[in-house]
Amino acid sequence: MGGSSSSPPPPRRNSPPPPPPPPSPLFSDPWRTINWGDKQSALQYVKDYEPRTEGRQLRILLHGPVGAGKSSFINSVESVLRGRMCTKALADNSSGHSFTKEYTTYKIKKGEPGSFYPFVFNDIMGLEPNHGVLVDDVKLALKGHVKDGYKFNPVSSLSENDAFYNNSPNFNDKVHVLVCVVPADTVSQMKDETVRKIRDIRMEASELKIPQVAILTKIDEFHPEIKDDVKKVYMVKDMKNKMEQFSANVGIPMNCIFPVKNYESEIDLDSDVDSLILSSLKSIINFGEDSIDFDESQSECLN
Ligand SMILES: Nc1nc2c(ncn2[C@@H]2O[C@H](COP(=O)(O)OP(=O)(O)OP(=O)(O)O)[C@@H](O)[C@H]2O)c(=O)[nH]1
Ligand SMILES: [Mg+2]
Repeated sequence: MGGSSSSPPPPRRNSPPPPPPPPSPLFSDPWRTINWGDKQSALQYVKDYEPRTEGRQLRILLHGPVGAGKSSFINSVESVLRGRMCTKALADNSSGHSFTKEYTTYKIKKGEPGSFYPFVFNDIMGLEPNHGVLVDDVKLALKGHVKDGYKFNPVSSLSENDAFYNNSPNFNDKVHVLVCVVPADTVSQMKDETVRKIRDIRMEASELKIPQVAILTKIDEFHPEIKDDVKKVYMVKDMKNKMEQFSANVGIPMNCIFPVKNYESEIDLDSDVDSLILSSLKSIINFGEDSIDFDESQSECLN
């Protein structure tokens, strides 16, 4: 039958054992839970959110390296909340220097004309080692001293006699949550100077009792498993390592760090991408509410 020519050769007596299979890049179970099938309840939570005190507005300030995805995150949040792609905060990655130059407040429309969500986002110029937004300007923004439209000057910070300096910021002008935006794939290569600036801004925010959150963006570019399926984000071992490394570098605790995929080239929304964005937004809102409570308890003590 000619069978002997096709049978495998007998094993050589001293051949080494086959190498063990490579370890899986994934945990067997996700280490953080996201209700992937139910973005609706997270969306409803955000839609129902009202600050406990009437007339208060939550101000969320984004900062981070140039090209990190700050403007894209604002667009992504607005897209999720409005149910269609929005690109109000112009995003770009071609110049090498920060594309965003001005201090801009973004409100998000809600339902009826003239109605807005009770939280706003402030977009600023990116941080760079020897250029970009000055740490002192970010500190002024935290306290509410920077007026909308201020064009950041990378060589000198806003002075008290400038028309864009707000001498008497009110509760709503001050920042309630500071969000540090960093691309997941650049965490290990962040320049020491940029890390130092992020830590410096964070220290000021801590002194002002402003809670801090970090968003790790571009998770799709960080790992092929996540690019294929964003639902694997909390299963990819390297992603957790990256978050831990970032936490150690800048001092933000793990439970305040959120991996996010921003909308960048898509024309339609994706419910899993939405779920991750909403998960981070929900925490930002909750931390912000605590910050408003703290402000109020302070002012009660002073009166
Ligand atoms: N693949 C991918 N690309 C992203 C993501 N977020 C942002 N981008 C892209 O990254 C580039 C920079 O994004 P921006 O939102 O302009 O970044 P920025 O932090 O506002 O940058 P500056 O204003 O220049 O400081 C753009 O080309 C975005 O489309 C993401 O999650 N995934
Ligand atoms: Mg920008």
